[in-house]
Amino acid sequence: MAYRDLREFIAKLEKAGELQRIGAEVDPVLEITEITDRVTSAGGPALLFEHPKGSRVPVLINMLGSERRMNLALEVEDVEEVGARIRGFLDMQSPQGLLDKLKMLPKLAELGSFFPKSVKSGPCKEVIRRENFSLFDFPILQCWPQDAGRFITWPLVITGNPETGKRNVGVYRMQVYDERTTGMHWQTQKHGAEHFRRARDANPDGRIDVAVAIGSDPMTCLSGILPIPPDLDEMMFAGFLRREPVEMVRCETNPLEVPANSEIVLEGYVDLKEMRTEGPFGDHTGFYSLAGEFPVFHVTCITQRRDPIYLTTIVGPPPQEDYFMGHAVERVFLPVMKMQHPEIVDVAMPAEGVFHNLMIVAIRKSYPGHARKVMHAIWSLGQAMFTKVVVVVDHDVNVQNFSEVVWKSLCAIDPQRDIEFAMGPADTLDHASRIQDYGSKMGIDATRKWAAEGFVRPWPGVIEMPAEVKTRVDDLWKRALGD
Ligand SMILES: Cc1cc2nc3c(=O)[nH]c(=O)nc-3n(C[C@H](O)[C@H](O)[C@H](O)COP(=O)(O)O)c2cc1C
Ligand SMILES: [Mn+2]
Repeated sequence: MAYRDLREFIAKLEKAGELQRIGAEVDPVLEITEITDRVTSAGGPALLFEHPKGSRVPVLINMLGSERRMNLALEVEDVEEVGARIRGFLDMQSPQGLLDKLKMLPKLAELGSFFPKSVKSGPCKEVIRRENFSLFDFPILQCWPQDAGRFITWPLVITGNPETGKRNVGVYRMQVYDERTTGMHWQTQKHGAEHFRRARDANPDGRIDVAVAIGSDPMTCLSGILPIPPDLDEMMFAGFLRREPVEMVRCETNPLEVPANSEIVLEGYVDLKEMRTEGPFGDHTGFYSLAGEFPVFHVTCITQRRDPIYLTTIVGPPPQEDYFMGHAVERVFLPVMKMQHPEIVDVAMPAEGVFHNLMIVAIRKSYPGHARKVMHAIWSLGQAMFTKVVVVVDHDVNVQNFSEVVWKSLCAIDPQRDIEFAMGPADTLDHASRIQDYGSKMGIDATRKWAAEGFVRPWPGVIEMPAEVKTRVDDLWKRALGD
């Protein structure tokens, strides 16, 4: 059974010993970050701050900041089970015989049962405030000292494609400017930004409706960060992950729908002409992302539960909670990557690479130049386009073992020959790229080089003792110790 809402998951965490309540008054300005940072680094639990300074609303943080909590949220023993479920659906495509076609039917029906469901009302409508509301009623964090202010860090930002009407949900941070206004930090390559541009092309003087849901069942919350193709509804994916449709309810002041189980909903619009300075913000690179010009969100109405819980997260020097989220996403989507590029054996993104800086890919190399083909494939694959450094290794390198990767990759390269540079889109957060959003990437071909690639010297094998010698010595050893 899927978690009904955020509070049902909190109850589960508490039962599993994965939640710490904090009764003392703690300031959402810097103090909550400092405590959370310490707890996350120590592999500690989710935290419920019951008395944040200046607000009556409790703060939940570090909800998914460990593998165990991620598995509890996914309701699996191991995240690979979710990947296997996805593979099951992908394997259905173009079935061969009649029998295979018939086998597909239940799965298709199952898929259909994950579509979001419109409902008339829900807990997020317990209180509706069209006037006299203020964002400062909520314990919104200022995370780091040089942040430009308080930021909502885990909002599900919902927009509709102005041309197709299709929904998008993305997690884009929102800097609070005043009681009713925030920034809207959808980076230029993200789907919310594309909706904004299309609306502006149609009517530069207009507005685009936006709804923001904060705090829902854990899969719905996670779905906002999924790097899925445009026009594929994140709420459908949430339904797939939780194995139950997400119930959606219509906003009061615009036609968008929001998860009915949300703790807090901000309804409003973005004016297509208005831009404002956003940031700096202590980001998940571990550095401050610079101030930039972004659209502005105007809140027209707040709907919420009677006793809402404010869900948030912090980013900063890795690893933080977002590492666990991103890692789960990587494992869930690996089968999709493998389906498009079957030579891929495994991938890894070490926490220190902050996702977009480093991806290590193991491939079964089959033809000359194969490693380079894979680099370019990665750069063409959705948000993997941002990957600044791609290291391609042979299938017998364990990419999850970073010391093995460093050892074998560095031994395998002649840098001038094996490094390739390419230009392309850069992550907005990359402060080293020559201009914002555009820069270079590096691919490292750390596979064994072949004669067919012009490498005519012999390639040595890795040093290994034969198994029979090992057994013999195991025996000798035992006897030596026994004497
Ligand atoms: C905690 C957290 C904060 C994020 N903040 C932003 C942000 O401010 N702007 C942004 O474009 N992406 C941000 N992201 C990444 C997006 O949520 C992610 O790229 C998502 O796929 C975007 O949705 P879209 O593909 O529908 O555009 C954040 C992710 C996390 C986990
Ligand atoms: Mn999307």
